[in-house]
Amino acid sequence: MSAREPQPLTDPGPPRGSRPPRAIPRSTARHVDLSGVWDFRWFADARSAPLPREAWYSTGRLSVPASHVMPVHDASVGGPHGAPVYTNVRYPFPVDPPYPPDVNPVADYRTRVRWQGPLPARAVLRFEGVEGAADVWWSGSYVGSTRGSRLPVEFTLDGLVTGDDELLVRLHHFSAASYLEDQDAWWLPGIIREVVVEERPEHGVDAIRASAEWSDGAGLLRVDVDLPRGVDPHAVDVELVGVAANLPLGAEVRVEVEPWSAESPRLYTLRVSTGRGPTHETVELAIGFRSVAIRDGVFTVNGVPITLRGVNRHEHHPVWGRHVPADTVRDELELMKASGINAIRTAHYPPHPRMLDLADELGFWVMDECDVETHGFEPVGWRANPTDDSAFDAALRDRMARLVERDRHHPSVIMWSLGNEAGVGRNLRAMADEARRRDPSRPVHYEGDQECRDVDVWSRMYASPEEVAAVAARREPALEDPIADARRRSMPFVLCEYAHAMGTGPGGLSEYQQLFDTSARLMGGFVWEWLEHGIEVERDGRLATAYGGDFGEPIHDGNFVIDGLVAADRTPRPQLADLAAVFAAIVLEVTDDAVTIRSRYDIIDTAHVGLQWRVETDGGVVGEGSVPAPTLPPRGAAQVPLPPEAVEARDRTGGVLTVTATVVTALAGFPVGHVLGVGQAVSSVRALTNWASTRAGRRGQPGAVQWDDATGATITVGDQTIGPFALDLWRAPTDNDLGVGWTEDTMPSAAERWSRHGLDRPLVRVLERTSRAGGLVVRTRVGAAATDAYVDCTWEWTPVEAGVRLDLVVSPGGGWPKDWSSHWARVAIVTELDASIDDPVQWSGLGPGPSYPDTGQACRWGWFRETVRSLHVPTVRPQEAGRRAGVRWANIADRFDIVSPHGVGLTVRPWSPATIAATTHEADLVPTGRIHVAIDLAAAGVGTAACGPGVLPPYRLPAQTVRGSITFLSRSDLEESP
Ligand code: IPT
Repeated sequence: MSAREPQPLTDPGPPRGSRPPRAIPRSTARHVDLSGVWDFRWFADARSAPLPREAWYSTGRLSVPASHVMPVHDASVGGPHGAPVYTNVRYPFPVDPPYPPDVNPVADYRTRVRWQGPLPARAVLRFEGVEGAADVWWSGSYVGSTRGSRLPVEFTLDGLVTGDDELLVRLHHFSAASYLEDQDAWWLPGIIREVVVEERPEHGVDAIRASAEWSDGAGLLRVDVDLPRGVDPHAVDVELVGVAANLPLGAEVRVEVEPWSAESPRLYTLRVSTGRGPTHETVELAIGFRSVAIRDGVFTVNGVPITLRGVNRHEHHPVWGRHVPADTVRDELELMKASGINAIRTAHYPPHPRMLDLADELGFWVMDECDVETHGFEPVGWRANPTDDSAFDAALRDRMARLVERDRHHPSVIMWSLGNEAGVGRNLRAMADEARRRDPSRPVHYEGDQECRDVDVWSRMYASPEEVAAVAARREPALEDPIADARRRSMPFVLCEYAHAMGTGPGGLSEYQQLFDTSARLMGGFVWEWLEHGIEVERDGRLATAYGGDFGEPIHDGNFVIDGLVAADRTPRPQLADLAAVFAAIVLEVTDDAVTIRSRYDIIDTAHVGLQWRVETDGGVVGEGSVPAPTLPPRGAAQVPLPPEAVEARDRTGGVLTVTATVVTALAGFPVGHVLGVGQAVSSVRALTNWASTRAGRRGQPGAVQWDDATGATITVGDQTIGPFALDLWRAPTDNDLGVGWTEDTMPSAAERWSRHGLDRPLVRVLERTSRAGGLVVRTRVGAAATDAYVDCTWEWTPVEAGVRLDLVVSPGGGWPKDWSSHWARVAIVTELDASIDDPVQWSGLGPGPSYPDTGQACRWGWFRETVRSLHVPTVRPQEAGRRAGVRWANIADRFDIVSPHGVGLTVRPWSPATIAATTHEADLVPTGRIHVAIDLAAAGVGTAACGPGVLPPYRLPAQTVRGSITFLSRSDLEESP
């Protein structure tokens, strides 16, 4: 029975009046989904609000489910109802547990519930998720309170349903439970998931627990049910549809089934029935048979080691807040699947249950995480951390119990996670015990437990590839306690977070994958993170994407919440394509006459995979066909010769040879034709280079070089004047450039180092100019105010047929530090011209997407055409982005061509780096009539210093001498060429 009084806000839980947790099966029981428009009102301060049942004058309306603080979706129903608040680690209220602040907004939600047909004697009211802490009244009677924002709560309505009832919910923004929900995300209160009233039939199935293991080539099924008093268990019919009927309750039986895996997600319907008719109930669960075990320090499923190519997924929607519509969830999981992602960590709380239904159906390995994070205690030295305070013990155990009971039947769930960033404390052990007691079949994860006393796998976040390599070799630094150390050393290792995908980046994905591919101890990991948490706002009549601080929050963490592989509206960022290339199920290495094919599947063979070859020139595809593909066993590899026609077509045309692995016979979750891997012959690069050099040799008038005082030279090729050019060692700092890398935390950020050395404010002095054989040599020194570090440049301009060649040498001099702290962003020559953002840019080299030295794994060699607009890579906070690499030839806006046999980087944007760096939101970048062109001879990688290691050593660009040559050709001349 529920208590009479609402639960005090100082009580973190368990929720008062709630029923024991259970899994929710599909059921024939009658129910009403209360999603829709509810009456709504909001008060900034609960102390001045009327009592929940009083004075509903001037009623507002609001959609349920949704976060009521969202700015756009409720525009038609009035507002504001508070605002989103973004903090990463810090609490937006005093760290004074268990107290919420006195100024604590409340929202009242009210709806009428009309029950059709005979009234249910027994019923439950279920909230799938209420962010905040709510008190609930049913037709005037208090039925209970909620705690645990992303967990379901059920209340008993026995004898209370009259057919026309009022449901009233008073939702408090903050309570003691808020101390447990300090995830790095917006604070987004609201009734965020469905509210359902469900009849509990007199002879129904009140709860069901199914365990479906896989052993020795068969399934092991055990079904348990809770039945209302008076229902005879012998009258209950248990059936595994299509496989076996009349199964017993409470006993394990062997069933002839196929196993479930993320690669082959075979589901069965378990049907349990107490009979037909309105007082009886039939329930169904989708189940899959698989067993998780750690064997000799290796994480296995059905006896086979698995590798996680995963992402962290938050629940966020740019309009609805914490409510993500069902279609969006399906779309995003399909996009993950298509991107080679095979694992999801439900960071940092249980997802909507339908996400797990989809994970079962589409095939993902899921780390299911409890709704627990107390990170805001870290800044206060973890004093009074709830995970070590007995006042929070019951609340934490209750959260774990609710997670396990809700999700235990999902085959996709292969691990329970206690939560994230909650320090250490005895309540975490109690949570682990709670999980194991209820479900001994799954390992327990918690990254905060570095001594691994309460967990089954060792987990780290953002460890560098170097550290991970040591772990792979079981040569990690020892723990002080030898027993704990031995235990941890025998565990599999997972990176619960790595490769922070914020802004331009992450750099260095391949280095991690290389380690995962070659070590049995490494389980793989989860990239941080799938999704940006942008919020849609209207600014000056335009839609814009908001981040922390945009709602006037007194403390906030800016755009640190914009760090995803896809935008908040699920538009892929270029990093998703790179991730897909790095995660490819089929790895292809093409040499001059053969292709090596390697399978990353852990479970299935490659019978569904076909290989195709294609040869392309600048004129398009000149030959294609298939390559006979062997069927590889899981993790198998083989080398096959390239068909003679492919080699012949390549050699005859000098074109680029590409081999592609695609799905040729249906595979769950993938359409026929879906690309599983791409490889290109190294000779392809030679092909592009030869082609570009030939182009450079075209006949025509030599170009003329004119003197330009500021920077060296302006050139005229044909009738086109280009330049002047300036040297640029800087770029508009990326989020990673602004971060302090974990591997070089003795140094300021790259952006800070650049600005100390004045890279963002170059001043030029001409040292010398000499005319030479129709050409020109200009020597300049580029320095900056307040520093004695400089670079000397030699610009040697030589007229060639059809244009002008620039040979550039850039050498550092003066006060550059000797270590890599003197790193440059790039060595580029930059210019701008009058051109529109709809002008074309064509190039041969790597494309079609962007690349930096440590990104761009999705790029292939070829010929590409975009416009300045389509080259642009939007980032919520403007920054360096959109560089194309390996460019052998390019045509810029139909004005001029460049040719560089060694390949240059090319960035064409409508704004200068300075403008980009000074702009805080993408929507504020307005198109201009100018384009800014940067051609770089060298560029630094981007790394992941926003959170994690900085730029890895091979991708750094310390001050050094850099040389290169670029030929500028007149467009008109090339057009005459055959
Ligand atoms: C880590 C958090 O677990 C995650 O929620 C997110 O904040 C991420 O960082 C950064 O975006 S915690 C941090 C101390 C590495």
